[in-house]
Amino acid sequence: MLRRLLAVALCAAALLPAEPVPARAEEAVLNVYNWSDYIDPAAVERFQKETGVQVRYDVFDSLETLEGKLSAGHSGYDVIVPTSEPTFSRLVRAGALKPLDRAKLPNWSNQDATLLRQVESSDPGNRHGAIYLYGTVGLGIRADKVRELLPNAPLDSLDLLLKPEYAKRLAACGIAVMDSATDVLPSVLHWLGRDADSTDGADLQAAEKALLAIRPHVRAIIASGNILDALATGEYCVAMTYSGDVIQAKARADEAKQGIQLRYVQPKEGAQLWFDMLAIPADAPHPEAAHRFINFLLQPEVMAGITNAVHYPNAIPAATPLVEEAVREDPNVYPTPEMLARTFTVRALSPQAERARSRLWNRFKAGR
Ligand code: N2P
Repeated sequence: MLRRLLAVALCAAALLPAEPVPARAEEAVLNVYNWSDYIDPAAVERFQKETGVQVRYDVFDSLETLEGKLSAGHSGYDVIVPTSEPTFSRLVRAGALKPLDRAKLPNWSNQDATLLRQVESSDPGNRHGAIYLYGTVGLGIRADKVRELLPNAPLDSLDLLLKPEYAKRLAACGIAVMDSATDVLPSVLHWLGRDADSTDGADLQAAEKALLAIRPHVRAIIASGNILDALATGEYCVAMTYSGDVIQAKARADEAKQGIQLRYVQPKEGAQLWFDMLAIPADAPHPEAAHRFINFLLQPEVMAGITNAVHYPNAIPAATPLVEEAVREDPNVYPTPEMLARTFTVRALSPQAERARSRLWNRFKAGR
């Protein structure tokens, strides 16, 4: 926790502009609400230097937290980073986002047209969001430890977490699951061979049964940001979380040279693929600065720096050659076409269905 606070403080200090260039009064500040461990601090610094806009940067680490903050209204944020489904599409439909002014986004066309078409199902005409980064949901594992405890188990499957006989063997070594019904339940349903978007009572019951069966063996159900930190120090042998978070943890562990061997597993039975969007709340106090920031991020060299820092792929093809070779060629960062073919995407559900899922999730957390 202390390390986290320190990191946030250092980050905040680094974000203060050295020599602010004068800006128009209404543009002097920008309030950004992004996922934790999800930007290159140098990018924010450069934006501040180039524009004179002072960035106030807050972080969240689950969609539930983001939605909670936004549903209260008047969040005060200018740029937010909701996942295309379910959060961004819900915000679009609720009229909670400002349509982007493309005239203020000359770098818009740097985005991959195919990926833009893919997220259009969440936002007809791509009117409210640019693609920031994308990734999958899977497992971070300490392959050597898992091998030791389960010599014959497949290392590339959600079985490691969801088969009670495996989870039981791995329990002593530590199992964690990110605390997000929204981002965990679809994978559980998919693993069960059911529709990841199912709202059917029998399907949800099956998912609950599967989760309760492993519950005694799960040490922690915690925010994704905490999982990243703990994976890096070897606290868990198996953790369900976002792809790039595992790869960031691996980079930290490799650097620390304590013999912690981390690996990201994109589950062979199919992984949830998601896209995070850059969007402007309808009541954003600084929409002008928000457009400048989004346009700034859509530059190939800026995006390449972000991908290098956080190990998630971006949607700017011209950025790819600028990304470090080791990152660019890691199929867990930039999935191969075969890996992409083994992914699935989710859709937003009715508020009633979301409530049923969150009740299920609370029972899983409580273990009953
Ligand atoms: C960053 C996690 C972002 C991915 N730490 C979730 N969409």
